[in-house]
Amino acid sequence: MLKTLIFDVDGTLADTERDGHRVAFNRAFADAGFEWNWDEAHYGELLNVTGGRERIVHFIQTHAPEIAHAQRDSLSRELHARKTEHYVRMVDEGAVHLRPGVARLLAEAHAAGLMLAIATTTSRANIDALLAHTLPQRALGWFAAIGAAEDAPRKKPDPQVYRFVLDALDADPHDCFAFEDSAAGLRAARAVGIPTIVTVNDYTRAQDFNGALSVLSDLGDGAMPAKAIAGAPLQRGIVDVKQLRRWHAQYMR
Ligand code: XBP
Ligand code: MG
Repeated sequence: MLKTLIFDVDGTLADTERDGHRVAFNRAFADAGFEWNWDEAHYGELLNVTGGRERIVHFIQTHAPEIAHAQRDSLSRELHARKTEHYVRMVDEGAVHLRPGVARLLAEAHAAGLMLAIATTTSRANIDALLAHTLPQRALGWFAAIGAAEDAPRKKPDPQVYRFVLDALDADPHDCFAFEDSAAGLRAARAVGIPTIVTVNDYTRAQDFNGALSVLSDLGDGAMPAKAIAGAPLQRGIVDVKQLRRWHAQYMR
């Protein structure tokens, strides 16, 4: 039986990367006196490295090899901490919005008695800021488990964060649906057997989503129906609890 919905954050709940995380990284670099600037296209490539600190380490290794090996760990930690401060401030100032249908589905699923959870590689401070700024106060308690970077140091596509959430909820993966936007996230959820619905975005739409239950433009909302791209089709242009239960009955027998 469908009992639990587990959401990725970056790219899934909200389009956080291009105008949020990317800008915050660049501000942290500028604060530290580096002339590094990650433009939109380059950032798309850097997203192949999941996790903000890991992304900085990768960039130093490939673009600033003159920085001594011994310094990379502490430098990447300092830059990442500063980046998190910038990102949280930007979210508080309203730079990031929920994707279409997200607030609707969360409220509807909670009202229908489904359990909600989060499984993400992003830092806990980023999640708290996003939820506080984009959802009503009463919604903050809806999430029965939140798995973040601090809970799962091995980043997606490693399934560690999904294992953490399943353990915290004592849930059977077949009773869950995961929502992801990227191939790395899809692989992480599938590695522990959770059927996964993908909502693509500009950075991820060309990725390989083989193994997804359904690949969609977004969750769909009132005047803005979602488009089905691959896999299980949508009945009414939106992902709602009725649609999820129908998919679960059809595909999870
Ligand atoms: C998202 C990420 C995150 C963010 C930055 O991946 O890779 O690292 O880009 O957040 P997913 P931090 O959506 O698959 O979880 O800087 O806090 O790591
Ligand atoms: Mg994501």
